Amino acid sequence: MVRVLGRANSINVQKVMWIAAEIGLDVERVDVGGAFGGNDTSDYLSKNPNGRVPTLEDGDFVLWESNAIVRYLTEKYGSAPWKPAKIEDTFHAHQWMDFYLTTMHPPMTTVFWTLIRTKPEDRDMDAFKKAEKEAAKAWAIVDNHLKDNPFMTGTAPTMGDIPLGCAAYRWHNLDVERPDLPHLKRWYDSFASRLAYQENVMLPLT
Ligand SMILES: N[C@@H](CCC(=O)N[C@@H](CS)C(=O)NCC(=O)O)C(=O)O
Repeated sequence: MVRVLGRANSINVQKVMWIAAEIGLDVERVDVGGAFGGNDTSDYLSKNPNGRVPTLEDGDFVLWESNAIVRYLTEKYGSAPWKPAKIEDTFHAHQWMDFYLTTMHPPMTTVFWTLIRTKPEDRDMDAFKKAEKEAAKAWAIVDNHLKDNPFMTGTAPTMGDIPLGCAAYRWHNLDVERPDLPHLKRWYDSFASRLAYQENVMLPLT
């Protein structure tokens, strides 16, 4: 049995649980991190020295870093369309997964933490406004790509949609100034109608 150590409200855990559900992989998830703790024990740190969630256990094989886990599960257990058939599509999927990490995740983290995890009186609204603007700029890049592409990589969803797809739920459900990005909205709505996304990503924002 494949096990995922990590709390359900973590976006990085959600990436893993969403792809697992899409490829029909049965996964046991164990609550670790946040209010559950357990990620600072020597046992946990021996598996994941970063002390972060998620960590994947597949028999004796242990892996951390959520994008790496998404890639591993897709490669080992997935099939088309989530696992792209062509090498060019595979690397376009990697490209968008890396774009999420380097360009989208930092401002989205500031936006999310300000609105959800920081008391109103403690919020740094200058940092929030800057991050909101940066995130909107990154989402405009995604929208422009989706103008001519049904998904991030071609005509069907692939692992390349997973990280940005998880963040899109937050972007559309946080109290932010969202520019009108119709292609992004169409793409997000297509996920919102999928059971795997509803059950693993569309969770209360906490
Ligand atoms: N780059 C890592 C980041 C992992 C990360 O920062 N996880 C957060 C939750 S989203 C965490 O472990 N926070 C501490 C905690 O939950 O106690 C990944 O993608 O897996």
